[in-house]
Amino acid sequence: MTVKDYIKEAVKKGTMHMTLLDPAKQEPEQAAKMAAVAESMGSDAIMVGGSTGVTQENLDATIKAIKKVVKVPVIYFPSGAHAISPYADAMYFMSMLNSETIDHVIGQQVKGAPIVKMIGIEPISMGYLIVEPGMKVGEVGKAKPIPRNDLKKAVAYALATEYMGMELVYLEAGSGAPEPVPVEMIVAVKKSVTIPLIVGGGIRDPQTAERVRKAGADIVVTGTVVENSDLGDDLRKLIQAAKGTA
Ligand code: 1GP
Repeated sequence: MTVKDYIKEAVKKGTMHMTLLDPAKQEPEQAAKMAAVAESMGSDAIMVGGSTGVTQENLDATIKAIKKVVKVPVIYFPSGAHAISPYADAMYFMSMLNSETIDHVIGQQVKGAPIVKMIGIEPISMGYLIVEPGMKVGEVGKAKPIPRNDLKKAVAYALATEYMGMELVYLEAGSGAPEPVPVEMIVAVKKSVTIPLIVGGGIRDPQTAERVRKAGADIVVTGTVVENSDLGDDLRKLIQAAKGTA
């Protein structure tokens, strides 16, 4: 089964949780340990990526180490075409649609596409939408973040994502955001599109994860909280709250 089909099937049954690990933030063995624990607690996929500091070397080493210990898909979450790993099960082939530079909308994608073809990794098309505050990824991607109260703009971007044929839409507040994407925005976007909705950035506790799920996220992504956790019961509660399996 392709990873795309795995996601499509899983979101029909309920909300998914995905664990994001940044290869620049820890050694591959530590990333593998975190991935294995997250999988054992119910996380449905491991995303690997980061806004700065991702190299071909740390990316390959991290993905290889994770692949040794988990069964769930390992999905590369790229910040550009400078590193693409053949060891991942799939990658998001994504466009930051509200970047103000064409490089993040289509330039890096044109650079990366022949590499994707050559190494044979599964591309999963995704529209990536930066919501205020946007944090580092918004800065690096030169995004004009969607204002937190501008539901119409968020809906318009999400509809454009779907109408352009993309398979997934991601509302991103930015890693470490003080507040996640507003609940009202998640509700409005979910009502408007039929493609799976991913929400991430600033989700750190079970209550917030539950709110995001109930608002309509099909996939809840957490990164920082996993990296900072002791991999104990707090993490289990967060993953269960994201999935509604508590
Ligand atoms: C960032 O949405 C992800 O791309 C995860 O954000 O690190 O805040 O969980 P956090």
